[in-house]
Amino acid sequence: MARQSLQEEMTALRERALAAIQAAGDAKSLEEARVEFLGKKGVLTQLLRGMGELPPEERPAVGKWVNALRDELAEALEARRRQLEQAALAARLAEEAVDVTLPGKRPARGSLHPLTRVLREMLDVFTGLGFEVVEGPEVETDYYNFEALNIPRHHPARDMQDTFYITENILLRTQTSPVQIRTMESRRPPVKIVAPGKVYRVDEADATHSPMFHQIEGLLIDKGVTMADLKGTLTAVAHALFGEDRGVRFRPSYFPFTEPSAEVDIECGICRGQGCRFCGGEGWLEILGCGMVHPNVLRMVNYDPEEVGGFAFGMGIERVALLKYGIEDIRLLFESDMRFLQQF
Ligand code: 2NL
Repeated sequence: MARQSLQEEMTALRERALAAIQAAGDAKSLEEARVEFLGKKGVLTQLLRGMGELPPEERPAVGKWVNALRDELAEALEARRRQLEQAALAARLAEEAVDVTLPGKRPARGSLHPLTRVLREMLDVFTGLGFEVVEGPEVETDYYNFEALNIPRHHPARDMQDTFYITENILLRTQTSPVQIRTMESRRPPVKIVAPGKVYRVDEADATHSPMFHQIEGLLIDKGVTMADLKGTLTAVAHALFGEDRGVRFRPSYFPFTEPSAEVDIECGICRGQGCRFCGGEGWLEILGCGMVHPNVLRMVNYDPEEVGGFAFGMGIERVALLKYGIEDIRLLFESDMRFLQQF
């Protein structure tokens, strides 16, 4: 009877052990099962220890059975370990799988900045009229930025308040005119150039001002250049940029470096000259300043004003961009807001 119950106990133990091994869902619970049944203080070890209480004739059979069970459980543990490992690997592979048949994500296509577009369009117009594009330094001397342009010592433009001075004599250019002075110094007439680039003025940023902005200045020097050449050229430029149907007018103005001087307006594209919110009720929008190059400026570069003369002009690129595209705040051009830039 005792043997019968030992048999049953051993069978139940075997089933319990195999079930625990099968039930282990990860390496940790599998190890717990191993310790419980095969560990130094495990169930099987204890069974072997308790053999002393068995009748001697039963010990070899029970010992043999325990050893067989130990081998069987070790094998089951190893099999389960491999199973778990493979399941983990399969799960990882499934998770990391790349579906190479999925359509790719198209990178967003970039577009040119509105300032770049306007600048290129303007340069196309000027080169189409035979002007050569020249560039020069943004850090300039007082001489090239002011003195050579006939801007007198106490002119407000030379004020510390308006110009970014680096030292007493070195500054950030406030126009691109110094490029034209340098070009005239290094060449003999005829000179027919445009100078685009960044310029700097001490200004609080607001809807119409920025301490850095872009300008294109132009210069034509030759024998016998007249105000009629200026008017014809700049009218053609205004029409090319804003449309042939837009009215263009010249108003007398003043610049130290030109005489006579004028400002050029284009008919408001919204109200066609009637006056509206966009043009501030004027019917006209100012687009550039110009004039016949002052004899003093010609003398500064050793040109003889009795022999040659010409016209010059300057226009803000931001201003043209705002007018062409109906942008209401210059700061939009510098903020890199994709919602704004993607419209171009
Ligand atoms: C404006 C006015 C102007 C010039 C720039 C110039 C350059 C030389 C000689 C004479 Cl080297 N003039 N430049 C002339 C008239 C106007 O710009 O309102 N710019 C935004």
